[in-house]
Amino acid sequence: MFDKILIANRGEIALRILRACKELGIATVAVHSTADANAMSVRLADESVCIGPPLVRESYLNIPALIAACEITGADAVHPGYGFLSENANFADVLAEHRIAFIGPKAEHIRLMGDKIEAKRTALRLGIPCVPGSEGGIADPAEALRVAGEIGFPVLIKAAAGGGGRGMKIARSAKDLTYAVQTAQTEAKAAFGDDTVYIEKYLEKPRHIEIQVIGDGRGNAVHLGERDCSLQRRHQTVWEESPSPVLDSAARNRIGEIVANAMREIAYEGVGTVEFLYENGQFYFIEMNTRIQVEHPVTEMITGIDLVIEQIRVAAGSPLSVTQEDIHFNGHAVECRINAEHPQTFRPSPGQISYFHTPGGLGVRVDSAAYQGYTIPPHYDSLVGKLIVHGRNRTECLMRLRRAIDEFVVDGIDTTLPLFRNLVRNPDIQDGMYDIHWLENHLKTGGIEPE
Ligand code: MV4
Repeated sequence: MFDKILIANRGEIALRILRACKELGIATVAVHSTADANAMSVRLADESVCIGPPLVRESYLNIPALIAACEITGADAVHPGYGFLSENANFADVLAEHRIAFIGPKAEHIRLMGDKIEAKRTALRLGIPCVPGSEGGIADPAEALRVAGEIGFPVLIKAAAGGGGRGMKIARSAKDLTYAVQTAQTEAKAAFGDDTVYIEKYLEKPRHIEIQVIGDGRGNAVHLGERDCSLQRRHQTVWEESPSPVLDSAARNRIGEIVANAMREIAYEGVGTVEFLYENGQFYFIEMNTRIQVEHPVTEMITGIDLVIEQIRVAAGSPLSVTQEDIHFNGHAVECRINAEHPQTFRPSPGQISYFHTPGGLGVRVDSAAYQGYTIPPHYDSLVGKLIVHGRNRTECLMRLRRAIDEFVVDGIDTTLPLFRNLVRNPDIQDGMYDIHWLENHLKTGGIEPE
C-alpha cells in the first residue's frame, strides 16, 4: 500500500479523497493555489504545499509544480480527482518516470478513451452497442453525405478530440450537411488543434445513462450498475440517480455484463464510467470516462462500496476485493449538485458563506468542502456541495430528499437550492419521466418560481 498520497485537486473531491486516505491510514498531502489557502482539505491534510497562483494553468494543471510537491513531501502516489489532470495521459507518464504512482488507469487506456473515434472503434470490437455512424473520421461533406444516406437524417457531427458536448453540430437534412461538417471541423481545430470529425445518427430524445466499472488491471472487473444523468443544463448534470427509473434488473445486468466483460478483455485498471444514450429500450455507447466522477456517491449509496478506497487499492496493486456476485443494489439514491449560482439566471455567485447548515438524519450524506465563513473563490467551478439521499425505494428517497433540501441553509451567496426544491416537487421528476432536454425546456417554459 502507499505511504503518502498527494491529492492533486481542490474542493469537495479533495476532501472526499482525504477521507478515504485517512480510513486506510495513508498520510496525505494537500496542494493548493494561493486562492485556496483556506481550503478545508488544506486544514485536514497532514501536510500542504502551495503550487502556484489562482490560474489553473499555473497551479492545478502545473505538472512540474506537482512533481516538485511530491519530491519535497516524499509522496509515493498522486490522486488526481476529477477534472484538471485526471484524464491526462502525459501526466500519468511523467509520474511513472518519477516512480510515483498515478491513481487511475494505465496511460494507454486514458489515451485510447480520449480519442472518441478510437474509443468507439474499441467499444464496437468489444461488443458494446454504439450509435450508428461512420467507422472512423470523415474527410469531407461528400463522405458525410454518403454515411448519412446509410443511417438517415438527422445526423450529428462530433469532434474526435471533443467530448462533454463540445464541438457538435446537428444536420437535419442534406442541405445542412456541408455547413455542419465545415463548422464542426473549424471549431474542432480551434478548440483542440485537431479537425478530425465523425458522424452519427442524431438521437432526438435519449436519456443519459452511464455504467460504473472497476477493474484491477489483471483481467478482473465488475460493474456497479448505472446512474441516470439525464437531468442536465449546458452539459452539466444537476441531478443524478441510481437506479435509473427506466431500467429493470434484467436490462441492468445485460448492459452491465457487456461492459464488465469489455473491461476484463482490455484488463482495465481503476474506476471508469461507460456513458450511453438510451432511447426506445436500446443502449448506444457515446464515450468512456477514465476517472472518478462527481456523481460517484449515488453508486456508493446503493452498493455500499467505497469507490475511492477501491480505486486506491487497485492502484497499489491489490486485486479487487469483490466479485460480481458480491455486488447487490439496495434501494435508491439521488444526488443534487448545489452550485453557487443564481437559481434562475445561473449567474455565478462566489463570495463568503455567512451561515452554513447541512441536513442530516437517516440516509442523508453531504459531500462539501464548504463551511461557515468560507469564501468561495471566483476562479474555479461553482460547486458548493453535493446532497446525496438514500431510501429503500425511490418514493422514500424523494420524500427524504424533500425534507433534506428544506433543511439545507447556505446564506451570503446565491445557490441553486431553490431549483432542487422545485424539481423534487415536479410531477415529471416524481414519475421519472425526463430525457436529456427536459431541464432546459422546463427552465425555458418558466417552471420555477422565485423564492
Ligand atoms: C449525442 C446526442 C444525440 N445523438 N449523440 C453530448 C455530450 C457528449 N458526451 C455526447 N452528447 C450527445 N451525443 C447522438 N448520436 C446528444 C448528446 C447530448 C447530450 C448527451 C448526454 C448528456 C447531455 C447531452 C446534452 C445535449 C446533447
